[in-house]
Amino acid sequence: MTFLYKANAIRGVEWARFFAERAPELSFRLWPDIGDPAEVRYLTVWAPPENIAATFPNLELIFSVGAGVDQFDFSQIPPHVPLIRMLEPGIAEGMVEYVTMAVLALHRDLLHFIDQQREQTWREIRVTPAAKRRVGVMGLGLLGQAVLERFKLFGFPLAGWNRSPRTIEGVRCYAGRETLPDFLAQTDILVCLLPLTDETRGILNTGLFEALPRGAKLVNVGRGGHLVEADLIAALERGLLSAAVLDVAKPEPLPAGHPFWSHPRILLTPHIASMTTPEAAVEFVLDTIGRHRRGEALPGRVDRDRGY
Ligand code: NDP
Ligand code: OXD
Repeated sequence: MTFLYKANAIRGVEWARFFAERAPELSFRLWPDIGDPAEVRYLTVWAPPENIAATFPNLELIFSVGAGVDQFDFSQIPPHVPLIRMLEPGIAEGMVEYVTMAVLALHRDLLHFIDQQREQTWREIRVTPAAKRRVGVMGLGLLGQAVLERFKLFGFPLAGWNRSPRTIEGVRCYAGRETLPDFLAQTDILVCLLPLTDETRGILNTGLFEALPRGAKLVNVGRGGHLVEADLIAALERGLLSAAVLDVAKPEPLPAGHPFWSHPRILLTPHIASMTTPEAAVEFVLDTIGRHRRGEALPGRVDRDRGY
């Protein structure tokens, strides 16, 4: 019985070590050394291989090595094989750290101070109190809620926007597309933590930027596909937005020469907001395999109709 891993190879070596310790009965293989494909029961991937169903006829579970699953073509996965997204707790911890860093950097004008230091300019920028900087999070799932929980410490007025209604103490919650303009009108720093689906693709576009208060700031930690890139550049030029922190791009890696690399109002990081930790991930997948064998419900099981 084989567990096949197809993702970052360096971290894969760590997965192999934890598997050897905790599940020696499973044969752990690192892509492309797949062995006998008929033996593969469990597959963990970032970029899915082609022809999954035909290549691995005895597959029982597929895991995404990350929290998102938009890289999958659901029609290529047999309906009886559950697709599980990664729920190891380090993902939320990393995301909370990253979004805290990004929002505080925008709140305290860090991009301007980086420019000023390069120019050897010593100039104050008036500080806006946190109580006057409204932070809004799109997507009130596991990660959006974890981020908002931490933000309560800073005193920002908080809001969240979601598909279905949510009640979160200390957070003004909006639900549904029709409430989006109201949510945006009261958001000075917007954080996108949505999954990428047909409904959310391209949601960060000119219309949305125009609905924000002039000079608002953006943090995109969802997916590159949420953002219409040309609209962001135009919004920064028009002053609709004053700065953006982007952890995700389309495609990844961002091609050489892309305008985001050198834009003075964009801080870009290479999809590192959260990084799945091998030890905790192995614990999560082994727990899920145990649940699957016992016929129990599977945390992180993707609803293919919803797309996340
Ligand atoms: P969850 O599935 O827990 O939450 C997703 C939330 O988004 C849900 O609350 C859902 O609403 C809401 N949502 C979905 N579709 C819509 C819509 N059309 N309109 C409004 N709200 C919507 O996901 P996570 O919080 O765990 O992760 C979110 C995303 O973050 C991932 O899909 C991934 O793309 C990204 N991510 C990025 C990382 C990085 O390193 N940059 C790391 C990890 C994740 P409802 O409550 O109705 O279901
Ligand atoms: C992701 C992840 O889904 O890194 O982006 O977990």
